[in-house]
Amino acid sequence: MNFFNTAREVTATEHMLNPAGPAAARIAEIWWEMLVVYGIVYLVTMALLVWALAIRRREGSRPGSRFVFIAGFVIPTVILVIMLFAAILDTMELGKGEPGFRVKVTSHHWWFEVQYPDLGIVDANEINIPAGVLTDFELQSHAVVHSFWIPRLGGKRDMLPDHPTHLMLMADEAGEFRGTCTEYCAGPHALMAFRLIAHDPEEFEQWVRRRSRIPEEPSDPLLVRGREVFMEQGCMACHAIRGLSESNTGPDLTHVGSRRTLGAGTIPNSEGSLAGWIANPQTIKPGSLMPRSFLSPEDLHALTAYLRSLP
Ligand code: HEC
Ligand SMILES: [Cu+2]
Repeated sequence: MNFFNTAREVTATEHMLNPAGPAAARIAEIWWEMLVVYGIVYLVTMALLVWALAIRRREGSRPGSRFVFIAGFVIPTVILVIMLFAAILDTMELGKGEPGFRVKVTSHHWWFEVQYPDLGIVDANEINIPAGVLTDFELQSHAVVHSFWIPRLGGKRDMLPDHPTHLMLMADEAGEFRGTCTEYCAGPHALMAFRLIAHDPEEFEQWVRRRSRIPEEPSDPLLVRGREVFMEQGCMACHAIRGLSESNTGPDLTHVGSRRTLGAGTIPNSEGSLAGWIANPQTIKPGSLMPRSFLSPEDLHALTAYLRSLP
């Protein structure tokens, strides 16, 4: 089990040498192979250096040019070529297989839009997949180049504007994994994370059922007021809530109530942090593209309650 709440909190388990899927396992293997082979090369080279220094003063015992040619050119070339081809073959292997599930991820300034084309579900900063199923991630960027990386599942692929790229990943077992933008994209790049949740089959079905629901119109007066504030304060100009508003300038908020984090993994999602985010996102994520709002405490409370009621 790994415990991490936000982009700032990275635990020691969330790294590429702790693989949780076949692609990551292969990459970790290549890493260890390279460490061993190049470690040996380093030790042998250092030993030769010491030897060379030791014999310098003893004329007549110098190695011939044949030794220098073989040890200094032929052997390194052979080792490098073998390692290069091993890595190329492995990389080609990573993209293979028939995907059983599809997710489309589009990066924006500085958050991730997540679409499930076969399910008609839209979400943000949180990707849900069935465990044990090879998943095809279709990656794209809305503006500048970002890069998509889930260290424990492997991969890492650029997200380019107008040119979809693909990455095939699988999680061996149910669990939560940290993902992040790994190409500097200005401003709050370091606060642009997401999480991937892999579910067991039944749990995944439940998740699909819950996320397929259109939020009901509230009847509780507090929530009714909150919904009004959402429309009056211009939130709807940037955010979609299914059945109420449409815009993908900011993250889709249809399921914000059950999201684990806010601000693309920057803060945990709780009542207090949601209210704080709405009041002034700039203190939490400086440079983010959401303006601060000026709401009365009553309206802020109603709006927060309404957003937290979303499924
Ligand atoms: C000018 C467009 C704009 C307006 C207006 C706006 N937002 Fe945002 N909002 C954004 C952007 C962009 C983000 C993503 C910020 C980031 O993570 O960098 C965001 C993020 C959020 C998030 C975090 C979502 C997540 O899962 O990370 C919430 C909640 C939110 N906005 C609520 C609101 C509410 C409530 C209002 C109205 C008071 C509002 N927003 C007004 C653009 C806007
Ligand atoms: Cu980035």
